This record gives sequence, C-alpha cells and structure tokens, in this order.
Amino acid sequence: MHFSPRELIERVPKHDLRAAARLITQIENNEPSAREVLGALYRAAGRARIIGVTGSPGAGKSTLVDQLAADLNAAGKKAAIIAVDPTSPFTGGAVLGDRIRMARSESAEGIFIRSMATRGSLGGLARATNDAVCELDAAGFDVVLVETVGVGQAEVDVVRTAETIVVVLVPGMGDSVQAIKAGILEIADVFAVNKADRPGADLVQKDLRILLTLTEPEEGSWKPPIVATIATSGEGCAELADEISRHGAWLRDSKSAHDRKLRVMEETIISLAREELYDRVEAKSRKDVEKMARQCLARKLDPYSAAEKLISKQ
Ligand SMILES: Nc1nc2c(ncn2[C@@H]2O[C@H](COP(=O)(O)OP(=O)(O)O)[C@@H](O)[C@H]2O)c(=O)[nH]1
Ligand SMILES: [Mg+2]
Repeated sequence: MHFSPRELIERVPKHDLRAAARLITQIENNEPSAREVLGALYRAAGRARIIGVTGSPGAGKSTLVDQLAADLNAAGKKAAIIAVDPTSPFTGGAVLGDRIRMARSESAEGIFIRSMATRGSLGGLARATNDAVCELDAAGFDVVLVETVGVGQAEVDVVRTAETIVVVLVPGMGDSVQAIKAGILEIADVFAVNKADRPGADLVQKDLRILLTLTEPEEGSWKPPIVATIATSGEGCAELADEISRHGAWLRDSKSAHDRKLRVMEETIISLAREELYDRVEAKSRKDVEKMARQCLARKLDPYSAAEKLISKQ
C-alpha cells in the first residue's frame, strides 16, 4: 500500500504501524519525501525512552532486548525494537537471523520489531537509525530499543544518540580488552555481563570493576553499574531494567546529561549539513568541479579557492 507524505504525517502519530513500517522503508532508501515527513513529525517526538544495546556478535543482545521488550510490554508499555546490523546490507545472513527471532517476539502483541540496513555508508546507517527512532517516538512508543553490533567507531555512532547505552559483554571472548579498544567503555551507561551461566562471568565483572576505577569519575557524573544477566532464562533482566530506569531518572536531573544531549544535537545538525552539502555538490555541481579541476591542474586556480567557490554556489 502506498502512503502519501500527508497520509504518513497523519497516520504515524496515531500509532498506525503499517504507515510506520512504510516510512522506515522510505528512510532506509533515503527518499526525499521521508525528510519532509520527518520534519513534520519531529515536534511530536521527544517522549519515548531511547535505549541502545551494543556488544559483540553473539553476546546475546537480541535475546536481552527481547526480554526487556517483553517485560515492558507486560507492564503495559509500548515497546519498539530496531535491530541494526551494518554488516548485512539488505539480503545478508544476519538479517535473516533477526527475522527468525522476530517470529518469536512478534507473537507478543504491542512489540514492533524492525531490522535495518542501508545500501549506503555507515554514516548513512546512523542517520537512518536516528530517523527511525524519531519516527517511532512520534508514533507513540514509550520505549525504543536499538540493538547494534558494537565493534568500531562507526557502529558506536549508531547508538550514540540513545539516552541510555547498555554494553553487553560475555565471558570467554576476551571482551573486556576488546571493549577498551573500541572505546565502548566510555559510552556505556550500564554494563550487562551476559551468559552469567557460563564460567568466567565473575571474572569479566571483576575486570570491569578494576577498569572502571581506573577512569576517575568527575564530580556528579554517572557511575556505570554492572549487572549479571542470563538472557535466555531472564535472570538479571529485571535488575538490568531497574538500572536503565535509574539512569533515566539521573538523566532528567543532571546538567552534564543535558550538555551531552546538546552536543549530540549539534553534531547531528553539522553532519546533516555536511551530507546535504555533499549531495548537492555531487548532484548539481559535478560539471563545475570538473572545470575547476582542470583550472587547478593548469595552475590557474588553487583548490582552496575552488572549494570556497563551490560552497558559495550551493
Ligand atoms: N548460555 C547462554 N546463552 C545465551 C545467553 N544469552 C543468549 N544466549 C545465546 O547466545 C546466542 C546468541 O544470542 P543473540 O541474542 O542472537 O546474540 P546477538 O548476536 O548479540 O544478538 C543464542 O544462541 C542465544 O540463545 C545466556 O545468557 N546464556
Ligand atoms: Mg542480534
């Protein structure tokens, strides 16, 4: 079914899930009409709790997120899940993996699950994810959970706009060392040491505690708690949800949290402008660029002035 931008603007805030799903597809495809719709929906958003869950492949993120969503659902909250896997553009295997899991979760009424991928760059994926989150927020979901593989900076960018970031570690994968490398320690608001039924889970917790004492916390800053979980049985999930809530309460009153939000928003605006500028240059000024490149090679123009010219034309 096709929805016009106007229909989407009207239906999405009424929690029309078919319209919501359609808009996410438009976002993935980077359709210009999606921007128009999102611009209109933006003001209706801002109420949902946005929770990012990241960690290595196989750490149990999907299982944990499913548990959290099911518990929220049982408590009468509307929960949505966005699963982001940058390694699997559209037809890849990981998406299939997520589909299988969806079959299980979809039976729980009220949980909206969507896996996302884009053909474009990882930066594009971060933007698309943010847009989808904003849309689901406007659609009246109480909580949006974003699951993403956290192995590098680009993937970290995908969850950075989440208010609360849960980093999932597991025993036996040398995860704590890996975490420092990826800069994941810095972005974690809550640590889940999952697969606590496996040997070594207490060791991961111990390592983590030592690492956390090494980074001297600033006055009034948040100290990330560590929760042991067994996602498959649900053990520890209530504690995890409690810590996520506690972080949410802290965010509401904290000045540094407000500052962080402001900084993330500033970066969002700049990166959108950068993308837009790039698109315009690509789409409209390719010929000019070629002309100027020739002039530069002939030393009749320098690249700095050429770049200035290009920008002033947009
Ligand atoms: N033993 C054990 N297995 C788990 C636990 N959590 C998840 N798993 C299993 O680990 C595998 C990967 O889980 P999944 O949620 O898909 O991981 P993801 O790649 O991080 O999303 C699945 O087979 C899960 O059943 C746990 O707490 N204990
Ligand atoms: Mg997963």
